[in-house]
Amino acid sequence: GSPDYRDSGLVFPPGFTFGSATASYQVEGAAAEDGRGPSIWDTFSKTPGKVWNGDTGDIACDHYHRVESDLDLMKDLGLDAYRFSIAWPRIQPTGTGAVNQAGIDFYSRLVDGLLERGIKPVATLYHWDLPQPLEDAGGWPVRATADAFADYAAIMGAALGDRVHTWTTLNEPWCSAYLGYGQGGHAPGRHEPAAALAAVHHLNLAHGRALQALRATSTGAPEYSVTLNFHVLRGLGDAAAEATRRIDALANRAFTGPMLHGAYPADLLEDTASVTDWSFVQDGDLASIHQPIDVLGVNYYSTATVRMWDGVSPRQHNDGHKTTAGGTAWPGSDRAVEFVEQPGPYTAMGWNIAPEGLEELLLNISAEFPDQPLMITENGAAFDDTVATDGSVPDPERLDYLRRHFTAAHRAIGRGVDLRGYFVWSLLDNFEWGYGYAKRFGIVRVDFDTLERTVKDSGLWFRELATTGALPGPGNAQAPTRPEP
Ligand code: GBH
Repeated sequence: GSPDYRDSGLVFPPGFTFGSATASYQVEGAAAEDGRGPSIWDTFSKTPGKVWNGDTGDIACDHYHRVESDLDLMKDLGLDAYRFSIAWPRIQPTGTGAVNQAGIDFYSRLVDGLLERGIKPVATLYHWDLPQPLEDAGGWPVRATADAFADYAAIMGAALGDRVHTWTTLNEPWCSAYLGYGQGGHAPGRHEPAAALAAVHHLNLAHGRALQALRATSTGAPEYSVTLNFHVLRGLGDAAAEATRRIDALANRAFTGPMLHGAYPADLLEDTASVTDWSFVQDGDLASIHQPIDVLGVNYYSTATVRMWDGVSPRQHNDGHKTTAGGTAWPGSDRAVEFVEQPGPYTAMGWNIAPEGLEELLLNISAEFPDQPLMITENGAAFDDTVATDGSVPDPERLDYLRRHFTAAHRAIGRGVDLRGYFVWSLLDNFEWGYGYAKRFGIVRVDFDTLERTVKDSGLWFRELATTGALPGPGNAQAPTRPEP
């Protein structure tokens, strides 16, 4: 029969990396301290109506001030690695020019604190907090932003490239381009389909140029990576295959094409011809983008179901608070694709729970890129947690979600996928973008009044997994064997 993905006892391969992840704007707070400049998320969150409840990242988890105790927490949870992002506006407050030493010092202390505790630092250069002055000059739709990003990458390579274990250029450029400039649910909140596609290209270019800059400046032996949020698609209707092909091109192959194959897919250029002529792609750009990476970061939360819009059925409207991908994320309005509600069960985000989608995704990526080691850089779930009278935080749904997705990953390894590690999103409850503090993804609860941290039951479960290398509970204790290279 089909698996329920609720195995226990399964042993992960030796050296498998168990980690957890956060992002700068979501956890740091201290938004106006030590020389940090404003980012597009400061501007967006302070624009009425953009973020639920008017929440901002001004304080967030106050991680900036609590970094020492948060490091102890990571150690206590048995993390092999910690994935964090660097706030560009802490390093270059205006996005170009002079370096703010206090910003470098903060991340340098973080990296040293991780290394002292035996935790590998996995640093992402860009998790969506673009310096506001760069947006004022045009943002990701303009080429100068990619140039600036390469300079920023060189600064970080020189500052931390002796100690960082893994460099990741971008987190989910799909979100930056389509949610930021097309659908508008993320900062900077623009609704310009052509600009969204220009942003896709300049993010790709920024990735490639940053890899070159990091390699030129890092004096240690870091690994290099990028994190993409792949869409695992189901199609509905007469033109199901057409709908999934179009979204696969826009969402997945628009990034993997140039980054890993060195070309934009022909069907993507055709599908979007009424929106843009792609003249922003200059000679040499594809060679710049097509840089080797050591590991490909994969973020996975759920599947998506799409169908060609027939012009009659109600479009799924996106209010920025219910879903992150709607029909409007597709820029070619002449042949719109709508995202369709899926069968449950759901997390508190309304996203369907589908661990089989993770196994399928890992198998598909590894079939397309057989020599590319993979890392799950995000997987996790929001649920409405409650605190028990004894102060503990029982979160059986999150624990079950994680157990089932780890089981799916284990099955993929057993079927030949070169999966090196798995980062749970997130270490802490945090600022969940357009949803503010209303949605909790942490394996550690944060009380946003007192900022106190409490390890949830899922965090205790994860500690056992990370420290033993096996899914907690009785089982067959069978480690998957990787095929010989
Ligand atoms: C990630 O983005 C981010 O990297 C992270 O910062 C964030 O906190 C975390 O996930 C949780 O949101 O609309 O039903 O089709 C995730 C981005 C993009 C997740 C699209 C789900 C589609 C679900 N996502 N997506 S649906």
